[in-house]
This record gives sequence, structure tokens and C-alpha cells, in this order.
Amino acid sequence: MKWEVILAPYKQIVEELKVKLRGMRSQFELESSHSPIEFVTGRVKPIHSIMEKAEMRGISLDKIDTEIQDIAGVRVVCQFVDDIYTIVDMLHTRTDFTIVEEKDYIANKKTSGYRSYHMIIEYPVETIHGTKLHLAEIQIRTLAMNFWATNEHSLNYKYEGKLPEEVESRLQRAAEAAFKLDEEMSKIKSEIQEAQRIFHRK
Ligand code: 0O2
Repeated sequence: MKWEVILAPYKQIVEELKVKLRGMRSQFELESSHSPIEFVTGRVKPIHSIMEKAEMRGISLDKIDTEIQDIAGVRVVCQFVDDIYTIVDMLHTRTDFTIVEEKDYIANKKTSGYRSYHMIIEYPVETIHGTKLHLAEIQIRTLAMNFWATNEHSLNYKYEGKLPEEVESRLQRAAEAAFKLDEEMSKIKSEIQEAQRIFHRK
């Protein structure tokens, strides 16, 4: 099967999820309450990256559909850590997909320093041949977690996963700093929100 055909439903999932999650953000704004969502992005995993992951994990290409869970990926970025759990709770009440797995890398950060909340969902895609279920990943993280993860991802790409010791320890320190930043911001959350409301009214 052509890649274009394999990836078509995933492309549709990413587009639909982006609309739905951005819709949540708009609804919060309409109600002039603090939106737990700062922004939403999404991507279909590039073919080379799917093939790399499949090869590394010994997954045959006819099994990628069920074995690679993040071919369709959307990311919800929040201001504050507790916004993440607000979104998680809201996603639990939805009826348009089923949550099949959750990984809380905030409560249990990875050894790399990575923090984020991952949700694997089974999403029904309406096609001209009927409804097809596909897996997708929703990553939910703060701006600080996102800043760290994006930079760490670029460095890993540059060094092909073998980071020099100095870079690695700087990244560990940066992860600590990002954690502290989230903690401090949480402590002054209500003040920040009040300031943002005043700014919004002007
Ligand atoms: P890309 O390029 O973002 O697509 P598992 O089978 O559960 O052990 P899996 O399936 O890789 O492992 O799931 P996991 O660990 O939840 O990671 C899925 C995605 O989370 C990754 O996709 C990254 O996007 C992100 N992620 C996980 N760990 C890290 C990390 O240490 N640093 C950064 N920057 N991102 C991370 P891919 O396919 O690795 O990459």
C-alpha cells in the first residue's frame, strides 16, 4: 500500500482533533474564563521517523497501525501544570473517542528530564468505506515543558541520540529549571490570571 493511503486517515485525525481542541479553547474564551489551553499543534509522523521507530522496535510495516501509537499526534500546551489535569479530566468525559492508555510523565518524569502527560486514544475515522478505528496520541504539557522538550528533541536529532556529557548535564539542569518555573508560576497563578483578565478587557 502507498504511504499516502496509509497516512490519509491519520492526516484526517490530526485535522479533526486540532479543530476539536481549538474549539475547547474558543469556548473558554467566549465565556471569558481562563483557558487551560494556550495553543494546540498537530502533526502526522514523518515517514522516515515511522520507519526508524518500526526498525528499532522490530515492528513489521504491516503492523505499524497497531504498534506505533503516535502516527497521529496532537499537542495541547497549557500555561500551568494544573491546567494539564483540567484538560485530562475534560478529555475523560468525551464520547467521540476512547482512551486506551495514559502515561503521566509529570508525576513520573523520564530519566532524560522529559515531562508531559500522554494519552493514547482510539479514534473513529469516518471514511467512504465506513468507520475505521485508529490510534492517536495527545500530549499535554506546559509552555515550560514544551520549551525544554522541543530543544532536547532538536539536540537529540543533531547528535543522533548520543548527547555529549556536558550537553546532557546542561539539559538535566534546564529540566530542573523548567520544573521550578512551573512551580513558581503555579504559586502566583491567580495573580497572573487577574492581570491577564485586566489586559484582555483593555
Ligand atoms: P517524535 O519525533 O516526537 O515523533 P513506549 O513504547 O511507551 O516506551 P513510545 O511509544 O515512544 O514508548 O512512547 P513515549 O515514550 O510516550 O514517547 C512518545 C513521544 O513522546 C515521543 O515520540 C516524543 O514525541 C515524546 N517523548 C518521549 N520521551 C521524550 C524525551 O525524553 N524527550 C523528548 N523531547 N520527547 C520525548 P518519538 O517517536 O520519540 O519522537
